[in-house]
Amino acid sequence: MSDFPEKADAVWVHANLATMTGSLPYGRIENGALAVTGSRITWVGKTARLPADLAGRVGRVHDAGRKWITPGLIDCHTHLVYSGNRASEFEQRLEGASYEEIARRGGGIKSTVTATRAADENSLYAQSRPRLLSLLQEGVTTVEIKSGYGLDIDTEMRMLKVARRLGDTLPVTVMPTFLGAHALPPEFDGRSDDYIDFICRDLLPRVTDQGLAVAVDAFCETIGFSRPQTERVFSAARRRGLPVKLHAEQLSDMGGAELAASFGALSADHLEYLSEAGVRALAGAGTVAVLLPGAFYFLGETQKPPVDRLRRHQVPMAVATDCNPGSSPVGSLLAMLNMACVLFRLTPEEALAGVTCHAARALGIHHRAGILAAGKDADFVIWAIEDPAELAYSMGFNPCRQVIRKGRQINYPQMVFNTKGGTP
Ligand code: DI6
Ligand code: FE
Repeated sequence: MSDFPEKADAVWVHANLATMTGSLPYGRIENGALAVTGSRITWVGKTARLPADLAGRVGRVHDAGRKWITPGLIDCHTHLVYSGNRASEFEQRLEGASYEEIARRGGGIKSTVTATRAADENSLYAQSRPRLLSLLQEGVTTVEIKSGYGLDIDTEMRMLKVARRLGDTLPVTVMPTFLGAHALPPEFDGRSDDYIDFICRDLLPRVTDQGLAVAVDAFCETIGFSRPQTERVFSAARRRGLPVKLHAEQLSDMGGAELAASFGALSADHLEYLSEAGVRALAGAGTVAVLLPGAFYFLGETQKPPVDRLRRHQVPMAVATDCNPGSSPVGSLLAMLNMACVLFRLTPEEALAGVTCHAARALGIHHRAGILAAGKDADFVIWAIEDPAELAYSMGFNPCRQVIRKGRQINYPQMVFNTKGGTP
């Protein structure tokens, strides 16, 4: 075939491809093939369309035996770098205390801030690495990681350095996000506007001067920051040329989605209390709605994000773990596919789009990730399933059989038992 590259490093044949692009469900290509050269996909099509002289043109031919291949999964919202855990708050909530009450009493995010400030870089790395490995074993090849448990210069930078080190030592692309406006640190008690000044004048410039973050997030909420305060953080991000995203409408409607949309945000996340006006604003701005069923479930929330409205207004919906110690202690993105379907009524196809093509858009990397197509990064996963709906259908049976990241095959079971760390 004329469009097949002259040379390729490897080709996978007899695969069922969920390309997540094109008009068919899942962008499916049955009995498909996919060629890789270096770190890129260079050809996608039917096995029957491969050139007759294939053997002479590719380094290795792998028979996928009709397994399914999807794009590498993308977890576009996590807080997985932190120290300690909050199991005792879980117990308090089971006895009737609410997440907000615990936060107002000085627990919640602040208790993780105390633990994270006390942890050195190696300890933070050692605690965060197994959490990331849990995600990777299920086919995650790109993960977003937020700061926000430091809230001072040293600890915010340390968290972001640990995020970078995780990406340098494990086969995953890490997208670090600065979340200085996550909670009010105790030294600024009663002076939240002063803390916003500190973020805009000191913290954000320090983080961005060192290239430690590629986006800026905030928590716009009664127990977080007001809309005008969020707006100031966004303006500072804009001055520094960084895209923004927002924890919006998680516990109440603060009009955060409208604010995020007015800044052309990459995403607005949570959205249980999103209004119709908020949906329209997201649609108009092309901002992705990131749904976090783990936090909805873990907090016993009953108000669901307005999925029907988002669908009607064609707002792309992503799905993520929100992996964090307080509201979503979750290390499985596949479990989130199931919960997005059962709790929020996404279709299995929408859920898979939520962790591939739409998650890529939520991170601003859709030009290179999230679909199987020539020219994209060779990040993909081979699954022992007969239909892609199975990825959302069950929980806890990991059907991931092989991960290819930037064209290289990864063997996860070996990594888990390799306690020395570093690249497998
Ligand atoms: N919303 C959340 O669900 C997480 N952060 C946020 O702004 C929770 C973080 C935590 O409780 O530690
Ligand atoms: Fe979050």
